[in-house]
Amino acid sequence: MLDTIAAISTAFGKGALSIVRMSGSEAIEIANKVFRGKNLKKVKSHTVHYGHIINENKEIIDEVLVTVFKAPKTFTREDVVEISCHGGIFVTNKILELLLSSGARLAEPGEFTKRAFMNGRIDLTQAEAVSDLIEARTQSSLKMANMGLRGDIRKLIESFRSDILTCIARIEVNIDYPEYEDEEEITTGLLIPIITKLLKSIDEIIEKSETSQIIKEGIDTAIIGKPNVGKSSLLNSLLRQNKAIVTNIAGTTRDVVEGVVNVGGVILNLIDTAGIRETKDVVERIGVEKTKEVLKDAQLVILVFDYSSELEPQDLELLESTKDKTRIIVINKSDLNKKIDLSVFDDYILISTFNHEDIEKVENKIKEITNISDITEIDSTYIGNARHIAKLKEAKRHLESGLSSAEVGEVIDMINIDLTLAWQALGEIIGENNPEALLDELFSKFCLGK
Ligand SMILES: Nc1nc2c(ncn2[C@@H]2O[C@H](COP(=O)(O)OP(=O)(O)OP(=O)(O)O)[C@@H](O)[C@H]2O)c(=O)[nH]1
Ligand SMILES: [Mg+2]
Repeated sequence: MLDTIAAISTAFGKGALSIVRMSGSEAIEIANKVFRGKNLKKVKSHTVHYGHIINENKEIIDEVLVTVFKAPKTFTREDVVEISCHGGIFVTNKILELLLSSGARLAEPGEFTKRAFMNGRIDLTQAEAVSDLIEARTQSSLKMANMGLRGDIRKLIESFRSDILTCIARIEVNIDYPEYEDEEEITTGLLIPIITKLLKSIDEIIEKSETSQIIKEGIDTAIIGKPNVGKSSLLNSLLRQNKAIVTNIAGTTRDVVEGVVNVGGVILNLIDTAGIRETKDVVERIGVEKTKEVLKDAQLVILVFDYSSELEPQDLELLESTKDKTRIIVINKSDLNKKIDLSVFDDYILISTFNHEDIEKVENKIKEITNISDITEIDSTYIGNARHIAKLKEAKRHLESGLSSAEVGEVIDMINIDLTLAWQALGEIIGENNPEALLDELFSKFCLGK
């Protein structure tokens, strides 16, 4: 049997209330040892009790509410006790200490959720959705996490698996019971349209996964340009916060400065960089090298030029070196006199970072270019978890291999192997992957009466 775990479940720090949570077969017993009020061993499940937490010397530590949840209808499917106490750091820690000295063990990060998974209360996708929910930074990523939590992804994957399993089952019947005539004999010809249809659905999901990941992780966006063009000013305006230092001295930003901003539901991980130029200054030179690294990894580049000065060779170099990147060209300092030759640019936005409306122009351009205007339309086929996507791609590869075997008229056993591998890869998404499960499911589907 698993031991009883305890942890502070609320954010660490000062707050009005904190919750200390315990899970395990001893949870109620341990809580009872430190609680003065009702006998918690005699209370009903899902009830709340007022009382005090007392220490070894019977001194009162805090006035609390204790909620008792008895297995199995709990988050972990074990007995769970939650102690709501006053939110001071000292008090909360003291209560946790008391629980630990009374027989509980400090929980590892995520261990409550892990137990919920181990005890079959939730599947892997739901467990992962718990952390996605906590990490969610926009309405859409919250929606995605909630769909995962509700089990929508599991249902989707299960329906794929069930379709594949039906194929496998029919093949197995053909091979093992050739005399069984109720079942139409499955041929490679019959398999081709079935696998093709499956592949089409998986493809659609993989295609959407790129958008899903953007929704979840955000877009790594680098602000690049010559020194003094206003990169840090643009960062600050987008963040609506003076995060980066701005001065009229070229070469102000030496290191990368980062900030996160939500532009119409799209998270941008903004990176302000040192202006690119040849320099003898050691620190600045390292900064410029870093900028080049950032530029390589960026998913979106905001190139900034100065309206009030003439283009220089390094401006043109930047234009050339980013031409294959997804980029937005911003010409800044439109409030000053024009010196720049705009004929070099195909598409640009003219702004002054001093002007709020101009910042909105930049934001609109970002929305347009990232093309995620319809993120309210998210459904459960948006899968943003990198592990899930990798497994979907693996399943896709096996199905493709099965399809090409079927097309060249390979023996049906060979196709069966590919189908089984695809079924297994999908199983790993929901944390179910053992060959016995395949047999169990197979026989529950087909009652051969033998
Ligand atoms: N007139 C005018 N000045 C601006 C504008 N935006 C920024 N500046 C000024 O330009 C100077 C440089 O701005 P920064 O944001 O530090 O420029 P940077 O590109 O980050 O410069 P480095 O960090 O040195 O590469 C500062 O004095 C800003 O106040 C603008 O739209 N109009
Ligand atoms: Mg700067």
